[in-house]
Amino acid sequence: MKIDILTLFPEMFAPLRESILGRAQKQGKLKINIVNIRDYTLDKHLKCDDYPFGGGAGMVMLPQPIGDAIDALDPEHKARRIYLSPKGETLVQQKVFELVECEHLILLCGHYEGVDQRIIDLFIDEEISIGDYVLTGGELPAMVLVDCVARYVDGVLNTSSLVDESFSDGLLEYPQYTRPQVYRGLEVPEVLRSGNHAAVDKWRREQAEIITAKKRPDLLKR
Ligand code: 4GT
Repeated sequence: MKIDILTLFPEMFAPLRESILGRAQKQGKLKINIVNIRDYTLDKHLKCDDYPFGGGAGMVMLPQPIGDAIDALDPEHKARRIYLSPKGETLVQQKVFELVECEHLILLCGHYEGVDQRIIDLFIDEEISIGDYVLTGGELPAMVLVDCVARYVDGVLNTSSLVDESFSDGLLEYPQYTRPQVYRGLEVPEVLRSGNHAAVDKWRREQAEIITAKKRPDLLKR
């Protein structure tokens, strides 16, 4: 999978080079291309934003550099083009499964008051929000989206870690324990050390149901 990320702040994306996503890129399983929108401006002062028509606070990102960047990256409109925005549909696991099927994603990150509406009207397939709160830019939401989609790209994760995780069966995940057997007086549940795999599976399923009913009863109703 190839993901182009368009931003005025390319240095914000350093975290994507770490850990599991960093390894996936080195192994060639995932290509993340951070694109500086400023590289596409035709303005002699490299200006990429301006005052809003109609007045009001803040700056709006100019359409020219963004439109030219998208034309250069995806001339035949084969990519899924996403604008991260609080106005978008809220990201849920179902959408993640849909996006992982795409060969090429383009993620546009707004900053300040966002992008000129004509960019959304002319170039964007879909707006996605990561939740009902406001941020200074779309960069963190883009990283959230990349992280949760990349986990399902073939070879990025050990597939067994995807089987039992939260939401995979509509439930929150069961509790995990590692060594030591007793930590500050709290013991690891006996069944997990019994070696009885059927009993372990049954206990984990029950715990997942108990935790989901207690913390997220709304998930059981869906
Ligand atoms: C929140 C979200 C988002 C922002 C979200 C355009 C300029 C939007 C600033 C940007 N805030 N983007 N994607 N909840 N702020 O997903």
